[in-house]
Amino acid sequence: MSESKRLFFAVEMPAAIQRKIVRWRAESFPAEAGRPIAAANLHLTLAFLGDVSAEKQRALSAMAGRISQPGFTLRLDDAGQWLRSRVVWLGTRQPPRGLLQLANMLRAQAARSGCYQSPQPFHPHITLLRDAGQAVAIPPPGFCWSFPVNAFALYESVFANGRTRYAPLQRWTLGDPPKEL
Ligand code: 2AM
Repeated sequence: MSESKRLFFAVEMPAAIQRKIVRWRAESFPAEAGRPIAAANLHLTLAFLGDVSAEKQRALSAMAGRISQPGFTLRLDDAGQWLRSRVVWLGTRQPPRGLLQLANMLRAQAARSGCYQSPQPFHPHITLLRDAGQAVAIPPPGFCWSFPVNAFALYESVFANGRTRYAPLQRWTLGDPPKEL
């Protein structure tokens, strides 16, 4: 029997944005605020899949490959803390329709495949700090970083040598955004 993998679909962050986020985080939060996520691990989850067998992974990949929708622009201009899940996050005040559509589609496909899906609505966010159980002052992001999202990826969460690494396994391209006439 093949082993299962811990998987999720996510939007990858361009390396330049990862670097900007890490710089802003270092300037904005004291070391005791929480455990920083490594730059290369910064991502925006679209659908969490949990532990998935190889067979189910193939089915989920095939469904993801049938998604046809235009790309969109993601604008990072919001930050906050969720004390219940003990995370400090970066996000967007106005999630683009394409992002919500993509996440809803992947979450619906995952649910149909029997993957656990949180009953919580989709709250797009990039986790910056974990174990942030004490309320911290969140400086208003004095930035508005935008980047085009032309693809999404299936990630594996790999835990080795005391560290978690998110490894992209597969990537799908989104179509061109509709042209303004
Ligand atoms: P988080 O950053 O808000 O914790 C890999 O662990 C990714 O999957 C992370 O983005 C994490 O979100 C998300 N994730 C982990 N467990 C989850 C769960 N039970 N429900 C939804 N998302 C989850």
